[in-house]
Amino acid sequence: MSGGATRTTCPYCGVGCGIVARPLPDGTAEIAGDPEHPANFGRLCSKGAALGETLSLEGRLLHPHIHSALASWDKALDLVARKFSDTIAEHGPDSVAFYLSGQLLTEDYYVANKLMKGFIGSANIDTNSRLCMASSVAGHKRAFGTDTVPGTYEDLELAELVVLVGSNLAWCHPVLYQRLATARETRGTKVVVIDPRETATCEIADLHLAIAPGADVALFNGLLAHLVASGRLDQTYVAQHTRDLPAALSAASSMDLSEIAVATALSTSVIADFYELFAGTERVVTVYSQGVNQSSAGTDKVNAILNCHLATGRIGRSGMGPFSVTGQPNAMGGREVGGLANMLTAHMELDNAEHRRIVRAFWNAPTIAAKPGLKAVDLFRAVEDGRIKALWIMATNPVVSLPEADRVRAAIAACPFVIVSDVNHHTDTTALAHVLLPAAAWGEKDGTITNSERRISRQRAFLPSPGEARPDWWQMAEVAKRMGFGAAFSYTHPAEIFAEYARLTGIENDGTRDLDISGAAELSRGAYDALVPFQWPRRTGSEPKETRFFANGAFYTPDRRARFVPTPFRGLAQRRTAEMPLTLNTGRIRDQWHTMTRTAKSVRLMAHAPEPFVEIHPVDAAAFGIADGALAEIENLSGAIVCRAVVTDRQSAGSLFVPMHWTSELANRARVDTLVAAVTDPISGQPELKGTPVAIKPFEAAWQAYAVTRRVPDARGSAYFATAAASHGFRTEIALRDEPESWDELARQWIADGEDKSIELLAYHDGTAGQYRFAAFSGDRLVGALFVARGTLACARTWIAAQLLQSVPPSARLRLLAGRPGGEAKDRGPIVCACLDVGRNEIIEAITEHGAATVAAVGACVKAGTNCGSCRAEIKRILDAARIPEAV
Ligand SMILES: Nc1nc2c(c(=O)[nH]1)N[C@H]1C(S)=C(S)[C@@H](COP(=O)(O)OP(=O)(O)OC[C@H]3O[C@@H](n4cnc5c(=O)[nH]c(N)nc54)[C@H](O)[C@@H]3O)O[C@H]1N2
Ligand SMILES: Nc1nc2c(c(=O)[nH]1)N[C@H]1C(S)=C(S)[C@@H](COP(=O)(O)OP(=O)(O)OC[C@H]3O[C@@H](n4cnc5c(=O)[nH]c(N)nc54)[C@H](O)[C@@H]3O)O[C@H]1N2
Ligand code: SF4
Ligand SMILES: [Mo]
Repeated sequence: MSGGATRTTCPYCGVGCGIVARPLPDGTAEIAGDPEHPANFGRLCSKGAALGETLSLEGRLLHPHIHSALASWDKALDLVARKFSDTIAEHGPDSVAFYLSGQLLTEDYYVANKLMKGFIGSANIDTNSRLCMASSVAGHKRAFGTDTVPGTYEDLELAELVVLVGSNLAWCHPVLYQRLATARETRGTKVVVIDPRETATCEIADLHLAIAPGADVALFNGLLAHLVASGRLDQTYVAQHTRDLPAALSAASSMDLSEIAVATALSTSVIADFYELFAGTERVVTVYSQGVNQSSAGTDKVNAILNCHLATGRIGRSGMGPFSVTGQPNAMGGREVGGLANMLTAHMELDNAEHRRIVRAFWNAPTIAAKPGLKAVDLFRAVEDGRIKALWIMATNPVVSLPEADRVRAAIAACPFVIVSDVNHHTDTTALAHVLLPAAAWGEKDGTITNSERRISRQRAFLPSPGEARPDWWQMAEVAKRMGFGAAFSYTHPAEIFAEYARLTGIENDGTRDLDISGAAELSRGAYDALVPFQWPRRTGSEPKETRFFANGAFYTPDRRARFVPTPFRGLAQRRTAEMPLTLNTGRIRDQWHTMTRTAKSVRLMAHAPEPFVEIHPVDAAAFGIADGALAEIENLSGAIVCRAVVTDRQSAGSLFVPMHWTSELANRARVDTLVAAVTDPISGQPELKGTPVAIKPFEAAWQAYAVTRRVPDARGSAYFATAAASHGFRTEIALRDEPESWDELARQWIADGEDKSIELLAYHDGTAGQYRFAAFSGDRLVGALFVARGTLACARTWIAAQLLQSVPPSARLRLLAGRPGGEAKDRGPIVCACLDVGRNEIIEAITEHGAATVAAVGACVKAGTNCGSCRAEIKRILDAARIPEAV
């Protein structure tokens, strides 16, 4: 590539978009979509496009630490190896564990898995994929005999009907969503969304089934029965390539349409419409994600969907098939190398003696794990009760992302030896580490990832590693060497690891395993560096071969037939009660990635939703006294969180939605997983992250404050606190229960750097109205502002945040204290289009003053929605609201 540009892949979602990165002198990089990458053909979403803004070294972990003190790599690695060896010698191999991540590269994962299963001899290696893809893996294995996604992205474009089950594709797989939306515009593809909430994805839905949480099995069981009853079976396919349909059908037929309607909270007519649409359309793709997987019946949900595709033979042919979309960039790669407690490696099985023999011989390993290890939730239970005595956490933040998160935090805190490898110094999990190891971040590390359609692409370094940061595979290999396994871990470059892994996929395979990329086993270092994206079952980039699975059967069961799996319906594991009358649903928002350790660095990305929030239906809001924009407390026996209420009828009555993202770093009481129950699917071990009973009530805090500061204000001890990056600093929402003795003192402390007398503090008080406003200046520059109100606090937040470090002449200072722009200046309002940085008020102006009447016209006027398109649903809502005359 020219001009210092590097082709690489996005580190966020499982779409796996190709990126062209050009480093800039200031340490950031210019980021563009790679026009040649077959996942995105040049497109990027808001998060991918903002990657350049997340590369700063602020907050990075740059050196190893032991007990919070700087240490050399040698010392840290020696200590880790010694502690692991000693613990194993004393308590056996199952007394140690690795907890890893679908964000590791295939090479990192392969080395960790090899060390644990072949050299330590335990299978206590699990990952956050247990919270993410485990039910899909288990469902695939039950039906297909192997963990295979049969289709390709192109199928979404070739389908006549795309059914999205528990997937908010518009926000979570935005580029795939764009591909679907474009196909729909040109070909009239029908789209059905099955989700309790009306999500942004519903913008392109012909039919939205606002299903009751947890009821998907009932719906798909009914569909299977309908397909059979209406004569839509593909008799030949069923006869030649499957077995056990009668058993599945009998389980599926136990509920009639009216019972299904009750279970799903859908009308019989809407269900019938969906069944007929599915039955009558040949080219159907069913895309599913966490609304399916993260369930105590997740594996059954997957199989209920697979049953319908097997029954109609709609699998592995162009434009049809079940399609589990992966969440993390390398969730699929992790599954391939076997980085879960119940797998071996390269799609070989722990409980298969032949497979164990093959792998052990190939690794020349002293041992091989013979039984499954502990799955994530159980693994942390074993940490809690002392069975696990040494734990290595890598590229994941379990104190935030695991259910019963406070229990997890306590368990890790009590564990005798904890190592955390991360790119950031301060996370909720790094705070508990005895040894902290600095990892090379995206842009600095090299390796491969596999996306949702089984496409293997290179991630390439284009920046030097800062400080002493080193790749995750290197850290694992160094510890392995120090544990005495040097010969098997003498890698000097990820290319060697990839070649070894590729070779293993072909060993004694002969078509018995779907995953065979052994054509890439002889790649030279140069060829590895130049590797173009390729999709298995192709063995390398070059061979023209079918890219889908199972059109002609050939499943990976002993008789090569797929299995229909009976899926008797059961609902959510925990039901609502009088004390806990609402179901807590959790998930993602458009511009944040998981625990926000990277996306929260970008001002643009924070501007869409700068605070943790809860969405609640107007009926529930009225019943529980929750006002739109007020703070609400959500609680159950596990804990309580506080966030901002958004009252909206996009939310179904009876349930709440809270984003999974907020951490203790960014807010003082918003880790939603402290409430989420750790109830798991009995087969996959995946927790039910979207259906915990809770109660909600108004959060009584009379005083609301908004601060704009250069450093995060020291206000975490307040009743409520949530901070977000702003240009040149931070914007922070604070609530206090009681009036402080002196607002002036508090203001000086929060916004004027305490005792720094060179900072001039301007104040406005109206004690009777309960209004206090402060602006702090250094010379003529605004260095801080604080707005306080008793009750509701109204001020132009985005505009105020934009004034930080700007020069404000004395004549404009009163205007600033008023909290509203004057004259030509405008408050842009919350940012709606993150890609092109367009605020809500700018969109309203395009509508009301420039006559924009459609989403496209708004785009033509102010550009909003013209890049990735994830904000179009929101623009549509602003348009709809603007058309309704103001209520009188
Ligand atoms: N912006 C953004 N994108 C991401 C991520 C991110 O953090 N931010 N993370 C990535 C990762 S790792 C993952 S796993 C994916 C997840 O991608 P998605 O699965 O699309 O995301 P979620 O928001 O977790 O959940 C999807 C939907 O499931 C619905 N749901 C809840 N309960 C039920 C139910 O019982 N039945 C049905 N049918 N639906 C239900 C929720 O209302 C929600 O809208 O996103 C990936 N992409
Ligand atoms: N309630 C609820 N909980 C959920 C979910 C939900 O929908 N609802 N979703 C679940 C799902 S699907 C997922 S995937 C998980 C995600 O949850 P986590 O995996 O906990 O979230 P991340 O923020 O992605 O954590 C990644 C960590 O690795 C660090 N990191 C980034 N790059 C690197 C690297 O190259 N090397 C190393 N060593 N570290 C790195 C980051 O700074 C961060 O601390 O959350 C799960 N939890
Ligand atoms: S769609 Fe996913 S992979 Fe593509 S740019 Fe966005 S976050 Fe990255
Ligand atoms: Mo995920």
